[in-house]
Amino acid sequence: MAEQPAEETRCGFVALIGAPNAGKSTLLNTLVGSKVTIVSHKVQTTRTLVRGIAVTGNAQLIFVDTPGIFAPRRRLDRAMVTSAWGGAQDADVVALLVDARKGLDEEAESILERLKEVRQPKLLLLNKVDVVEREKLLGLAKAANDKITFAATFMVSALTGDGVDDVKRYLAEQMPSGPWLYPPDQMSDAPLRQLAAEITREKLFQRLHQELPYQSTVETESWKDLRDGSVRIEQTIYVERESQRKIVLGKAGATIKAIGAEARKEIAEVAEKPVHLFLFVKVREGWGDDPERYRSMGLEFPKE
Ligand SMILES: Nc1nc2c(ncn2[C@@H]2O[C@H](COP(=O)(O)OP(=O)(O)OP(=O)(O)O)[C@@H](O)[C@H]2O)c(=O)[nH]1
Ligand SMILES: [Mg+2]
Repeated sequence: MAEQPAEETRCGFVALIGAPNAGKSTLLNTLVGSKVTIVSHKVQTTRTLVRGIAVTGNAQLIFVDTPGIFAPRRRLDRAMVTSAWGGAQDADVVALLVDARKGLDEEAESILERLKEVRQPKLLLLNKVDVVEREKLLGLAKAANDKITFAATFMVSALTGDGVDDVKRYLAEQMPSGPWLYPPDQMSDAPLRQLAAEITREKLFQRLHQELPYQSTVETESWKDLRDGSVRIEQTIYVERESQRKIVLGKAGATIKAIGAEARKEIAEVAEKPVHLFLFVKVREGWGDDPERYRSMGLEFPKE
C-alpha cells in the first residue's frame, strides 16, 4: 500500500476542460490508471464533475473531469456547461484538451476566448496524437499559443497513454505545498452507487442512437450487500416518453437485457464482488426540468 511520504508533500486540483468528445474522460481514466469516469464516442457523455486522484512522487494530483463545453440549448446543457466552468474556477491548474484531429474549430475557439478570463495557470493538451500527423500538431500548438498564454503545451494520446506520464510529472511540480487530501490509494471520491449508475448510462450512450441517450438518465435506487458476499442493485432508467421506453426495452426486452449484462459485468469489476443488477425503465416526462434529477446528478438546477 502506498504511503504518504514523510518529506514535504504537494497536493492540488487540475481541471480538465474542453469541447465535447475531446477525450477528457478517457484522459482522466488514463491519468488515474483505473476507470473512474465514463466514456463514449458520442458528444456530451459526461454530465457533472468527476474527480480522479493520482499520486506522482510526493504530489497528490486531483483531476477534475468536466462536461464538454458547447453552446447550450436545453436546461440540462446549461447546467452541464456551468458546472464545467465552475470546475475550472476551483482548480490550481486548468488543462485545456483539444482534439488535434479537429483542430481549432469554432467550439475550441470560443473556449479559448473565454479561457482568457481564467486567472489560473493554463496547460494546453493536444489529444489524439495517435491519429494526427506531427506537422499538424506543431501548427496547432503555435496557433493556440498565439491566442492565449499557456504555461506549457503537451501532445498526448489519452487512448494509448502516450505522453501522459510527462504531463503528470510536470503537474506534480506545479502543485502547491500541502498535505494530501485523500488516502494514498484512493482513486475516486464518488460513491460506488454513483459510478454504477454512470456505467449503466455509458452502456445506454454506446448502444442507443440519435437523441435517446440525451433524453435518458440513470439512478441507483438501492444497493444491498447480501450475506453471500454479492450485492443486489436496482437502477431506474428515466426516459421522456413511452415510445422511448419501448426502444430501451427492445424487442422482447433484448436491448435492456444486453445493456444490463454489459453494465453488470463492469459494475462487478469496480465493486469487486458479484452483482445482481435489476434495471427498470420509467417514463418521466420532462425529467430534464425536474430539480430532483439534477440533485441526484450533483448539478445545480438552472432557473431557466
Ligand atoms: N484515437 C483516439 N481517440 C481518443 C483519444 N482520447 C479519446 N478518444 C476517443 O474520443 C471519444 C470521446 O472520448 P471521451 O473521453 O468520452 O471524451 P470527453 O471529452 O470526455 O467527451 P464529453 O464527456 O462528451 O465532453 C471516445 O470515442 C474515445 O475513445 C485518443 O487519444 N486517441
Ligand atoms: Mg467526458
